[in-house]
Amino acid sequence: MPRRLIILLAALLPLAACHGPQSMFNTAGPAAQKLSSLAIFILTIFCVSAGITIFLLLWGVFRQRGSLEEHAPWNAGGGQNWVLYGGLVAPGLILFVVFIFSLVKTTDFPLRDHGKAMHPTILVIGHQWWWEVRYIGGPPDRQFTTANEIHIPVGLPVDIQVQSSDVIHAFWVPALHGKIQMIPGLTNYIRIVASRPGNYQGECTVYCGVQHAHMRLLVVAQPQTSYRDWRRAQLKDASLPAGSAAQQGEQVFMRAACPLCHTVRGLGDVNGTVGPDLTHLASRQYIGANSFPNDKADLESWVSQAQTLKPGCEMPDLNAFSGSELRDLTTFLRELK
Ligand code: HEC
Ligand SMILES: [Cu+2]
Repeated sequence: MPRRLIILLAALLPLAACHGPQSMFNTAGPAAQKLSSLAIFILTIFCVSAGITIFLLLWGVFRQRGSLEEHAPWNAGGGQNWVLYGGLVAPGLILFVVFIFSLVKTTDFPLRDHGKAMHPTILVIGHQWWWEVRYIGGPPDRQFTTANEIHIPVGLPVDIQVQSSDVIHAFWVPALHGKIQMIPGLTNYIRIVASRPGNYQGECTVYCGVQHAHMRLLVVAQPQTSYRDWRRAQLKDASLPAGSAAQQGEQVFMRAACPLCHTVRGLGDVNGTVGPDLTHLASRQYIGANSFPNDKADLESWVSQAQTLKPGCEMPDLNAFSGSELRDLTTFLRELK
C-alpha cells in the first residue's frame, strides 16, 4: 500500500471510536440528541473555516512572485480589507453564531409537567470509586438505596441529583445527557429522558484518584412495566438464605468485617455505608463499579482479593477464607437477588 494511503488511514483511525457503546453520537434521549447535533454543527463550521484558511494560505504562498525582499507593503491592493474582514469580522460572526447555537442547544429542555405520571427522583453520590444510588422520590417507605446500576423507565423524565462524598467526580452517560460535576458540599441537578430501552454505559469523567478509570456506571432504561417490577423487587428486604451453603455463607459474611462497610437490608445489624449496598447485589450485572462481570469467579476473587482486581480501592483484601468458606460466602452473595 502506498505510504500516503497508510498515513491517511491511520489518521482516520480515531473516528472508529465514534460508534462505541459510549459514543455521544449514539444518542438515546433528547438531551444527548441536542448535544450531539451541536457537536456536529461546530465540527462542520470548524472544518469549513479551517479549509478556507488553509486554501488562502496555500494560494498566497504559491501566488507570490519575486523575492521576499521586494514584498509589497501589507496594505497594498486592499490588504487591510483582508485583515478587517478575514481576521475580525468573519471570526466574530462565526463565534457569534456558535455562541447562539450553543445557548439554544445546551439550555435544558423545558421542564414540562408530566401530570401525575410517577417519575423517579434519584440521588447519585460519588464515592472513590463507586456510585451510591438512592431512589428518593415518594414517601420514606417507597425509597431505597442501591449502587452502580441505575434503572429508569423509558419515556418518563427522571430527575437526577448528584453529590460527592469525597473529591470532585463527574457523572456522564453520553447516550443520555451532558456531563455534570459532582462537587463536595453542593447538589447539582439534571433531568434525563431515555427514548428507547437499552443499557447505557457511563463513566466518571473527572480524574478522582487511582481507580478513576474503574469508576464506571450503568443506566438500564426499561419499559415502564418492567421498571415497576424492578422497583418493587428493590424495595423488598434481602431474601433470607435458603440452603445450607448459603446459610454457612451468611455466617462467614457476619463474622468477617463485611457488615462494617456494607448494608444488607433485612439482615440484622448489617448497615455499613462505606461500601455499596449489597441487599440486591445479585440483581446487578457488574461488580466493582461496573468493572467486572457479576459472576461466580469474579465475585470469589473480588471478596477475597479486591486489591488485586482494583488496587487502591477502599475494599480491603480479606483473603483469610478457607476454600469452602469462600464458596459458601459467594453462594450467599449470589442469592441476594
Ligand atoms: C473497609 C470496608 C469494607 C469491608 C470490610 C468490606 N468491603 Fe466490600 N466494598 C467496600 C467498598 C468501598 C467497595 C466499593 C469498591 C469499589 O468499587 O471501588 C466494596 C465493594 C464490594 C462489592 C462489589 C459491589 C458492587 O456493586 O460493585 C462486593 C460484592 C463486596 N464489596 C463484598 C464484600 C464482602 C463479602 C465483604 C466481607 C468479606 C466486604 N465486602 C468487606 C468496602 C468494604
Ligand atoms: Cu470519580
